[in-house]
Amino acid sequence: MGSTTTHAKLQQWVKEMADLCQPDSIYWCDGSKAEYDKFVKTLIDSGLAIKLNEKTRPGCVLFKSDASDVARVENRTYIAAKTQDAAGPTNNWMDPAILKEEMKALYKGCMKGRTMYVIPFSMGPIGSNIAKIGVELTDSEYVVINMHVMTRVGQKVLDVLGANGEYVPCMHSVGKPLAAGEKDNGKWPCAPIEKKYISHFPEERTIWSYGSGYGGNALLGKKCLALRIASVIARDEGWLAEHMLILGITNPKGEKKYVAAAFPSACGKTNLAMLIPTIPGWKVETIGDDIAWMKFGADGRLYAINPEAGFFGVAPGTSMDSNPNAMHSIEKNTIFTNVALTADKDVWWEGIGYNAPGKLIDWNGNEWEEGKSDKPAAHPNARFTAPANQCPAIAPEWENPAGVPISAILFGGRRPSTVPLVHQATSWNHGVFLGSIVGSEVTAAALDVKAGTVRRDPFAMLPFCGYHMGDYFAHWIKIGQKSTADKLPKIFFVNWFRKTKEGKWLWPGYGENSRVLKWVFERASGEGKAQESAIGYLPTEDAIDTAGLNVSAEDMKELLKINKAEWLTEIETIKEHYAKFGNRIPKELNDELAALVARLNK
Ligand code: OXD
Ligand code: MN
Repeated sequence: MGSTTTHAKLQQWVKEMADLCQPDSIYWCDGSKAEYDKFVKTLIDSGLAIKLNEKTRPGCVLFKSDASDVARVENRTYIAAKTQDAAGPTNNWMDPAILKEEMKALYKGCMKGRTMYVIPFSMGPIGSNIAKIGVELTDSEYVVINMHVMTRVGQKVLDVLGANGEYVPCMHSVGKPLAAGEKDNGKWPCAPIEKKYISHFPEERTIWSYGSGYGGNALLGKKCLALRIASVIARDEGWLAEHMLILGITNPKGEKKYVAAAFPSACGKTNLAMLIPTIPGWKVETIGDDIAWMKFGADGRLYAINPEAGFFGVAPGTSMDSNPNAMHSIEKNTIFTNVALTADKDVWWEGIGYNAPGKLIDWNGNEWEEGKSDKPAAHPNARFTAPANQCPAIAPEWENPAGVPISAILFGGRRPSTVPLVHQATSWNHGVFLGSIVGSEVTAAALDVKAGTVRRDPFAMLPFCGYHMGDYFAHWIKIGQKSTADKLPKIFFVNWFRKTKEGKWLWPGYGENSRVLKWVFERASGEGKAQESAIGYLPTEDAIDTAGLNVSAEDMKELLKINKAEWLTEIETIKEHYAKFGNRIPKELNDELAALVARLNK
């Protein structure tokens, strides 16, 4: 079948790239189920994918990637703006002309022996005024099938694009041309690490990726388009492209509100997005687990869409205890990458909630037995790619092209000390300040840094902001000036990870986080009991619903405690963090910092 277009500029670009990469053929994807099935079969027949047990995992396949190709490669990721200043201190920068020359030399002939696939895709419901169209060119069938799940692909996208619509060109190659008669022979194709490039040209709104077939390096709609390039577009057009989950929460009276939340990687974003509340009568539904695009509606409220159509989630640690809705989402039609394989062709990973059923084949393809190896069976960044509509908690309105109105925005990180379970910003600008200081504490064991050091990841966007982070803060301040406090979302900071001095978790997390969401819901409704503190509004001691919760009143007190000495130390690290951005920190944020210091010293 395939798809067709009358878009001359798109045809011209495809021809130019094909002339450069010299594929054996070109195929325009139509996004159909038949096309997906055909590529899955090709991948199984070629030995790149293993078909899983049709009875226990219908429609599922497993891939093992090359050992060099298991995660995003931040040190090979570039923001090639015209000037280094435009990319800012948190991004790798290269002169775009030099980078293009370097990459063109690699692209030259890189698709020999392969097909170039043209994937027209929509980030967001097709035709939504918040959605954007991209076209990815790739020589990887793995990328094609993943894009089918993660985005909306095919003729319907080209129809919306018409003869001269705007799209983001996304160029991708695994960087492994085949000689005449050569085959992959079941070996994951990619280039060595020093030849991998994940490049963004923000002024041209163009993406060039080379050498990796995996995840955020290769599925260019996700981190590359929906965050790095979209953050630049959002700055220019006056909206927000954020690394945030979106959920809907309904109270026992049937009133529904929507919450967006940003946490650094590995803080349980997918778990929160799919949370099952422990408090009776409350319901949480999922809109998205990773990215939110938010635009003002005519009523002055921010409306969010999830630009993705699937979940690209981390498998290890996902279990019926930590996230039953994710486990149900991956029962069928799921692409697994780098998890372990059981003897009866099912999947297994560390933290799946039960022991390995006998001998396994690990993610490297070797025999593996529980307790007999010091290496994990699944790679710690092993993934599942699953259609969002398979999630039992998916909200019926998750594809509403108008988006959902956001009432609250949460920021958070892993903070064993200092930061209370929840507090609320006193204004939009104070909320932006909270976003700008997001971070997680790292342990000496994990990294070569002093234990207790906070690694700042502002707005959880550190690896994903496509321009100068100081200007990004200023953009958030500006967004707040476009509406009024009653219409803007209320902003909160949460911390599920506070510990006692002895190192014991104070808060049970998971479904119990619904108790915090309940307070957030109430505050966003103008209710909920709060007291002013130096750092913002804190719940009063009786404000968080603890009925049936196994947390002592003493622990609850500790969870909401503000220790002045800890906060004064915190201030010093915030100053160091801000110093990296020099005079690009907006005045409003320096004012917030000064006001916080003054309140602490009062
Ligand atoms: C992701 C990430 O993969 O944030 O979503 O790293
Ligand atoms: Mn993410």
